[in-house]
Amino acid sequence: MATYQDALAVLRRHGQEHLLGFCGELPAQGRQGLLEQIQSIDFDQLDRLIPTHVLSSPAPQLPREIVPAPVLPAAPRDPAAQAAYAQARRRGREAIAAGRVAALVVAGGDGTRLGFAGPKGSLPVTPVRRKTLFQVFAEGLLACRRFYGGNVPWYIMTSPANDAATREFFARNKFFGLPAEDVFFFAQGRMPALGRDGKILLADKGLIAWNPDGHGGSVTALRRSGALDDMARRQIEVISYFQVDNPLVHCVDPLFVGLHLEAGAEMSAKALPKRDPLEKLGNFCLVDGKATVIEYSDLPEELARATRPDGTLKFSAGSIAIHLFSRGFLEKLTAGGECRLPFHRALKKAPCLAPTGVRIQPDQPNAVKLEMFVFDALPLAKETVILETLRDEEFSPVKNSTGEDSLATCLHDQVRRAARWLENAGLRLPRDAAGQPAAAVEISPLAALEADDLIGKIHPERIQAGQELYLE
Ligand code: UD2
Repeated sequence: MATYQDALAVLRRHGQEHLLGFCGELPAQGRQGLLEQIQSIDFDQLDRLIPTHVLSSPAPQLPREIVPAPVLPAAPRDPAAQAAYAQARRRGREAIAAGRVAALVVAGGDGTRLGFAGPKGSLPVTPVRRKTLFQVFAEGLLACRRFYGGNVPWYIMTSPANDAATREFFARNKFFGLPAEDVFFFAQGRMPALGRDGKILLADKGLIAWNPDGHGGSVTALRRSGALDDMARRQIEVISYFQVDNPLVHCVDPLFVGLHLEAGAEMSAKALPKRDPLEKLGNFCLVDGKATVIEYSDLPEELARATRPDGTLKFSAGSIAIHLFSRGFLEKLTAGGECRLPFHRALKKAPCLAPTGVRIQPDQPNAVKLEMFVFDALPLAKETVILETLRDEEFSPVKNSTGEDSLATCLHDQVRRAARWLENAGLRLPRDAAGQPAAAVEISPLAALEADDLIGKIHPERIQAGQELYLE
């Protein structure tokens, strides 16, 4: 058990003794809680990070030569490549049918931009039934059984702050029909928020201001929680990783899985052509021959805007945070118990206590948040596949409360995709003057995982403008 004297000695060595400033005002339990939080901090690691990531904000260390990474096309024209894709799709379906593929969603972010209280996965997002993000993914995984015949266990990364609420949400909704033993929750690690002077911030007298340690924390958290061991027991070979904010994602894509397996890849990624040079997506680059993602904020604007002779963007392949990992790769990364990916700094507004004990509600960023990014594992992989996908098919995240990448744009994109799939299957839909679907249509993943799943299943009737249509 942590004692006050031990904690004080450690804090003095690291110049953080202010953390005990209000300890005398706390009841015994609160005091013990604070001592335990202090004990959980890796102060040596913080001492290394504070000079480089908090007291200064170094320009990102960019390699001398950055070139675009090679990307496989979404739909190749070359017959040999088409045959290879068909073979890969078969191999991917076989792997799913054999129960060798798992899904992993990272849902530990604090969703500050959206301003939604509660785990982001519990946000209702679909146009007709208002299903939540978690339900959409759960149905996608249930549908894998229906369409491919395989069981896909689901690993859900929460944060210490939203873990209990996320578990409770699933329990209340009876796991959306998934067997509870196939859903594995695990919480990511956390890092203290720091003031611009390098001092750890207190959120309250007995509470450190914690942040989740970034989605890169998923790698270590998979190991520590026993999720990787669970995957080994189930003989999982490939883990399909996606973010909680994108209901269009194909949770498990047979083609992508097959291409990854055929290439013997350790980590793979999906890319799409950026909408504009400065779109907030990581950029797929080759650095020393290794596929690497350079985050949008780190790529100099002149490179982001650079074009090829034909006028297209040189660095057009953006990362939408859809990855595949081989289990062996994750085991290798965590062989020493944890995976230390580099930390990145972000400035944020963190409510905290002033040294006087007065509560501060900042209106300007006052804190540094330290996070690891999962894509920093990409250059560590021996082999990598980067596959282009189509924005209309697979990417429309809910990040902001209004404007770009908001619930409004996501609803619109879901309806447009459903309308395209229905028209592909022969249904005629009303369109408005701007050519957009004039009926609210929603297709559950249980009805179709891709457009062709609907062919032959739709009565080719016309539906009226303003009507709602839901398919399950
Ligand atoms: C991320 C990518 C960006 C692009 C974009 C696509 C980074 C740094 N940038 O941008 O390149 O691919 O997504 O949508 O990743 N999360 C956790 N724990 C954490 C932090 C985040 O689980 O500690 C989850 C979060 O719940 C969400 C996802 O990671 O599912 C992305 O987090 P974000 O919204 O902060 O990432 P964003 O939009 O800056």
